[in-house]
Amino acid sequence: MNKTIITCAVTGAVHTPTMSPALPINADMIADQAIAAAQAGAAILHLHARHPETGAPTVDPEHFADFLPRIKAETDAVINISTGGNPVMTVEERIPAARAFSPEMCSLNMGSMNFALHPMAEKYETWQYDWEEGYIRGSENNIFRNTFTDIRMVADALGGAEHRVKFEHECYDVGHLYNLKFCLDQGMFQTPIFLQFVMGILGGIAADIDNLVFMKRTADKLFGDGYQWSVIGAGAQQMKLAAVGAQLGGHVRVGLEDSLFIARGRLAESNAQQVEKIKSILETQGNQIATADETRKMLGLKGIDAVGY
Ligand code: KMH
Ligand code: ZN
Repeated sequence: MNKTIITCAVTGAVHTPTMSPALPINADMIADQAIAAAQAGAAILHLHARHPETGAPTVDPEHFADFLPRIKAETDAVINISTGGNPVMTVEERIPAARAFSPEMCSLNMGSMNFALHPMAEKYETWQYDWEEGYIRGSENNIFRNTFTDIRMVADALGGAEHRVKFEHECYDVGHLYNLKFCLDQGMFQTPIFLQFVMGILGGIAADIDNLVFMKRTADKLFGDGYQWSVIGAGAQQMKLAAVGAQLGGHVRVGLEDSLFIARGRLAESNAQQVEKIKSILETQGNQIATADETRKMLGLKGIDAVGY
């Protein structure tokens, strides 16, 4: 099947409430926007949670429990629970929600890196919440830790017979593809694997078309036809890389986790607005959009009846 899967990453742990009034910062906003994004054409919803009082990223299963059942009741979308959580935590701290709710998919970050957000701080003079400025500036000295031991731990905890989670393997640079190849050869994952090329994070590969082609060529060399791939162009490159990625046979990820904008200098009003825009671009260039059930077949997912929420 040649259809294009749209993932929407609804809130993430990168942006803070000051940066956009549209960023979902509590469970109701996350559920409302996730449901609207699925109605607009997103087959996969990549989800993080936010603290109900401060809008800060949280990995507490209680906060996921506040929106997962509603999303399940109102959409048939595939739920992907992040194990990236928040870049200052260990993997052990980041996976309790995935364990508790056993979703069809989870993200899995394929290498350690400088995941740096601090240049964004220069754009804001005042901040809505006390935690925001320190969180963004502090990333200058942070290592987002995903060692081989960490990767194995997540694979063992979630990928085995108990949870049968399919991973969104987040690869922020070419070396991460080689890390994944090593892990695959060790028998850690089942094919088809689902790669997410994350491009444009400071600390990882830049978001341009040359690099996208290089990532894809490297993946072809390493994984043959045993993989599906998708692309994130973080920030301003979001729509362009998605459009080109789909032309190269990839899937796409949009959402306010990855970019707050709908056009140059214009904040997006919602996640659904970004999904609508990419869907229209893709259909104009001749791509067909995969439904949630088609996505389940393409990626070999365990199915909505096997989730734990
Ligand atoms: N915010 C993305 C660049 C995760 O959730 O595992 C990275 C991400 C990490 O999606
Ligand atoms: Zn994420």
